Amino acid sequence: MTDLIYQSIAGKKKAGKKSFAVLIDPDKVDEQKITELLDLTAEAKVDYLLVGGSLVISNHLDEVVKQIKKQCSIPVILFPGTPSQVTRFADALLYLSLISGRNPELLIGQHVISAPFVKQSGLEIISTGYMVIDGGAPTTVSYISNASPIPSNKNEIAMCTAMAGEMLGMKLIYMDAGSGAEWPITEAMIAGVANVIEVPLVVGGGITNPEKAYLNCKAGADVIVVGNAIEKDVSLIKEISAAVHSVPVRL
Ligand code: 1GP
Repeated sequence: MTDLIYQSIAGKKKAGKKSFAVLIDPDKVDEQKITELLDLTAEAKVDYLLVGGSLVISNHLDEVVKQIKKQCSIPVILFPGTPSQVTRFADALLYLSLISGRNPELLIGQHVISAPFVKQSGLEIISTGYMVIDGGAPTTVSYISNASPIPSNKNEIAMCTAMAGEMLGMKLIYMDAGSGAEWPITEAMIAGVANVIEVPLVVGGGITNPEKAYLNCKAGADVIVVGNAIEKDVSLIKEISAAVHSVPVRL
C-alpha cells in the first residue's frame, strides 16, 4: 500500500503550505455538474477532491469517482459516512474513527466489519481522528451515530480529543462542524487544537466565504474542506482556493 497522498498532505504542512479540498456529495451531482466542477477545480488549482456524504442514498459512487478520475488529475479521497461508501476507483480513503463521540460502532465496530473489504480495495488508507463540533444545527452524523458533538466553546475538550487521537496513531485530525453548519468552527478552537498536535489538521463545515477559509488557515488549519457553499455557488471554488493559497508560508 502506498502513502503518496498522505505524503503530499504532510509534505505541504511541513512546507507551511495550506491546502484546499472540495467536497463532492455523490447525491448532489450528475455527469454534467461534475464536468463543470472539474473544469473549475483544475483552473483554481484545488489540491484534493473529497467524495462522500454522511448518508449517500444514490447508487452511483463508482461512476462518480470513475468520471472524476477520467477527467482530472487531482487526487480523489473518499470521505465515507458509512462503510458502503468505499470504491476502489478512488486514490485514498479517510479511515474515520469518530473520536468526539462515544458510540463504539463508529469508533471501531464498523471498521471491524468492513476491514477485509477495505483492505482488498487497495486504496491508500489514511487513519483519521474525526471530531464533530457543534455547528448550531443537528448534523446527519450526530443523528445517525447518536453521539453528541463537542460544544463549540469547549476548546479544551477539542484539544484533548485531538491529542488523544494523535497519540493513538491517527495520521490526520479532521474537525467538522457538519455540512451546512450555521456556525463554522471558531478560530480560537482551531488554534488551540493546531497548537497541541503535529499531524495535519483538516477543518470543514459551514465555511461559506474566502475570508473564513483564510482565517482558519491562519489559525492553524492545514486543509480546508468546502462542500455546501460550492454546491450553491461554484464560483466560490476560485475565490476560496486563492484565499487558502495566499496564506503566508509559516514554518
Ligand atoms: C462536511 O466538512 C464538510 O462534512 C464540509 O461542510 O458542506 O458545510 O462545506 P460544508
